[in-house]
Amino acid sequence: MSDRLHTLSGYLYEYQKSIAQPEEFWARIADSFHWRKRWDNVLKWNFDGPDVKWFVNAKLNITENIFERHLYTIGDRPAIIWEPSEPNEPTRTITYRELFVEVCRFSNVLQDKGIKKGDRVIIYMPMVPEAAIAMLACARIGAIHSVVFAGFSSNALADRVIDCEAKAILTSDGNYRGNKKIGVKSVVDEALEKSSVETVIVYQRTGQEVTMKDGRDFWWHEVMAGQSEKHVAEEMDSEDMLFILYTSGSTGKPKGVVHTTGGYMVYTQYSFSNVFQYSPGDVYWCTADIGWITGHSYIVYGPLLAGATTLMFEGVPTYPNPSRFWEVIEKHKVNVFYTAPTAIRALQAFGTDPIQGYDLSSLKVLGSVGEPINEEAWHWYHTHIGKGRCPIVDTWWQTETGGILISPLAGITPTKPAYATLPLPGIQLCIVDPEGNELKGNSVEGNLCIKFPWPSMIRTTYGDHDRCKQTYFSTYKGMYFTGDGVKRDHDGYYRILGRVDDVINVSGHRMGTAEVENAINEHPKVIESAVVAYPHEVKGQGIYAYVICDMTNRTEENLINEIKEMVSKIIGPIAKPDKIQIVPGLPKTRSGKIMRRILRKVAEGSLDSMGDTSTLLDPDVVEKIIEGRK
Ligand code: 6R9
Repeated sequence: MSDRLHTLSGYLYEYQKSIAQPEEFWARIADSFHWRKRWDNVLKWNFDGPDVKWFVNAKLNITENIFERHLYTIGDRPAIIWEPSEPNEPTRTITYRELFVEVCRFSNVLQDKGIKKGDRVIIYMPMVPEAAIAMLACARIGAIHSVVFAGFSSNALADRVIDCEAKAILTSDGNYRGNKKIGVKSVVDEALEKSSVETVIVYQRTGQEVTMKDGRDFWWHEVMAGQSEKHVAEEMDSEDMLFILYTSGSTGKPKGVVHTTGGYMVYTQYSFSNVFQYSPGDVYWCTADIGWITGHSYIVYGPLLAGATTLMFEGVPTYPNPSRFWEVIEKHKVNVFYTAPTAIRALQAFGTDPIQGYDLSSLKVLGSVGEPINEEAWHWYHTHIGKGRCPIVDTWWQTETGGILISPLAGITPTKPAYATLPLPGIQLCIVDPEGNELKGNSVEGNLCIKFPWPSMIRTTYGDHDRCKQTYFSTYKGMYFTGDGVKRDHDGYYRILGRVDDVINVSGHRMGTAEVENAINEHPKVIESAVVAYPHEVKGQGIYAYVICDMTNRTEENLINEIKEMVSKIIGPIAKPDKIQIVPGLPKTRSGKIMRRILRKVAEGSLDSMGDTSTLLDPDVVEKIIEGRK
């Protein structure tokens, strides 16, 4: 790719240019894409609305930039290599040409079912290539996809279906988790009890029994049979919505982060090529699920736009044993491996024996994403997986940012353990104190903001623009607020310190404390609850819930189990509290605010640094909470 940087001085030069003349900079990057009509202006923006438009009035289709743009040169190159959960099951390799055919056929299926440009389609599928085909077919016909992680509960799915008024759901019969078959379609059936979804298309993965509703539910293989392999892509405006992805914030209800077409396309390819220094022919493997933004930007869109070979893995790191990742790397000669600190820590716990005997010499670049990587995990990854020769790119970004904003460029930026290092070209970071004053210079610590738009940034929260404004653009005037704390060290390197709001990061999955509290409060015996994070060896953060309950006719043990089940059912197993403590009261200020600071201290066991508790309504309650600590 012509837009790839090769040296540190090249990066520094481009960075300066991208700040001095952002429009010229991005116009040059965007030039290598296929636009049916070029833009009138590169950028129009204000952060008060917020109202951000990139490549104004340009027309394109993102899938034309994956397929038609590349087909004559790389049609026979593998686009997707799929590795199943079960090591004995055959892998699938799908070339760009073959993927194009499948996407065209499925685009025709969707249009046959009456799905049109602008309609919302939920994708609730396991990690199979058809999930990517489903996303790309939506993009090709101009439908807006919203992928929901297949581990989410029927309630969580129903909330999303209702919020975006989905017209169709694309799903599967079941999913493999280890050696178990998990129902997927059955969850959809439950979620759809009260909805107006007209069409459900079911991909057969496990062959398990499912119920199909006449006139609404169709088998993927049946509707695909006999479909034409030709499809003309819908013309999209640069600012037409590409997808909605729900994510947790500090309030109860997940919000639908909206990404649009042109800017997202340009930025995901650019960041992918540069951060990972991808060379044609390399096998690239990102272990995320497509239900997360990492799967969207760096399994599907970024790599496929760049003409890369992207490996999709259906399984988990520890099935059938903790050598599974290393076996897959050896088998497919993976060159770039991108995973999460939680997976690294989980595997680190098994020691180095599971790595012995696997040939990891194909690896060139290692990546990390989702949460701060602790130094110990960084060194383990670097020494035992990268054998000391592979640079680690610690990539910081968010659902809302659409793509990686702070990261080393592999092999170019000198790394430092636990540091995301430097911003990508075009990214204007700003550290502010709680009053919103910019902290200039090095050796400073504060809240991380961004003061200038970048192409793949959030445009709105679906159906509620004011929420987008309130959440991201109101805390500090004229800036996008990330919700993360950060330090800039004496070298100007950035280290992310974690969330400063009420968002918990469990194994790289975001959860709002309010969201978990709402689920706990659904239990009829619960009077009030407060949820905080505490340090967890493998997950990074664990969930600690303090709950006030009506204990009549109940034992503590069965109540705790019931509450855990409740949360699992309402949100999904990943939100299940690790610890639940039944308490007689919660520490509150005189104005009724829960003092989470104190609850956090108790949860992490820092009992001697409780700070000032004199403003509490009832200081004694803290003693009782400490006594009953889990
Ligand atoms: C891509 C993704 C976003 C939050 C983000 C931050 C944390 C992500 C990180 C990191 C430290 C990194 N985070 N990458 N913290 N170092 N390299 O994870 O998106 O699910 O929206 O989470 O994750 O706290 O604000 P998302």
